[in-house]
Amino acid sequence: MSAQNAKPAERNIILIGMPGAGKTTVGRALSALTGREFYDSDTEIERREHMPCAQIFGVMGEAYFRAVERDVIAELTRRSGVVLSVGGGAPLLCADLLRRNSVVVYLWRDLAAIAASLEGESRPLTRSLEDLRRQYDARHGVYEDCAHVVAENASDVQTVAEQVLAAVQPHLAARLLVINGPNLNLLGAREPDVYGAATYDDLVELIATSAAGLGVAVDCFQSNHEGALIDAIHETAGEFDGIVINPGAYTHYSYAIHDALKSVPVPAVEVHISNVHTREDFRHKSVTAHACRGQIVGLGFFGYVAAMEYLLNEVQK
Ligand code: CA2
Repeated sequence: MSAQNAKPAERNIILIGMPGAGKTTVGRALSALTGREFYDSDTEIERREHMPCAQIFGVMGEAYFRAVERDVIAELTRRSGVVLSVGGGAPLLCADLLRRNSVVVYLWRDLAAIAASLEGESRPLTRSLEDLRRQYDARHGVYEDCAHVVAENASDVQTVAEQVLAAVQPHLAARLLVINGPNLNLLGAREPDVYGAATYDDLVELIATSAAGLGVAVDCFQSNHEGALIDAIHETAGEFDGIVINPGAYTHYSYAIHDALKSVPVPAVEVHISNVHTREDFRHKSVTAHACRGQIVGLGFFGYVAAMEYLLNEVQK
């Protein structure tokens, strides 16, 4: 898929947490609340292996179970706009897959409540309260690192599902990354006749205000280094729905930035504050615009706002 024709997928909501935290129950309620399809990775594993998870563990061993689990989660996370609950061990195994195009919710529950809910059930690896505590101590940090949101399961299912939905809502919004290249941190300091008197901080403020008005989440990144700009572009995959980029003078010769923009399935718009076409010849050529949906030049800071509005429209199509 090229950067030009990528269509951002609607993010999944994934519930992680300890066995017995209520992921499946809350996941079902969340599915009913949102109209999203619901999947449970353990159920999918059992369907695929024709055996209960506890038996797969017992007969085939943990390594086998984890391999199947990773496979199943890889397949499930390729979907978009679904609610998914995954086994307690999944974040240790494949946090990368879970965070791909998804908002990850760590459903936290008091250990005594977990122990009570697991009583009588035969789940692998959680035989006593002591086992549970050991497992909790080993996993809590991993869950926190993997999650975008932590929600407590301390109420009735409907209330918890509503709380989870409220917590994930801001993360479901479109996310844009505004990237500014070399020397743009100097805005306002020199050449006000070309770039205006406003500073880079003014630009960031304008972007934040416009983003709030558009209901879109925006991060700003500026660097004077080509490699750092390339890393930022790479890291947009799965994390952002669109890129607004002013590559500065790299515009005119950086095939590396062109290639980076091409390498990610995220649409980009190139912005220039000045009208590069009325300036020196070397500024007339952009090698990076080929990897973008379009180019906005000469509209001052408004170009960034226009680019954001365009990308937001694309995301919501
Ligand atoms: O017009 C634009 O936005 C540019 O991307 C700005 C780049 C320039 O190399 C491009 O050709 C067009 C450079 C920004 C330099 O900004 C300064 C601002 C104040 C003082 C010195 C440089």
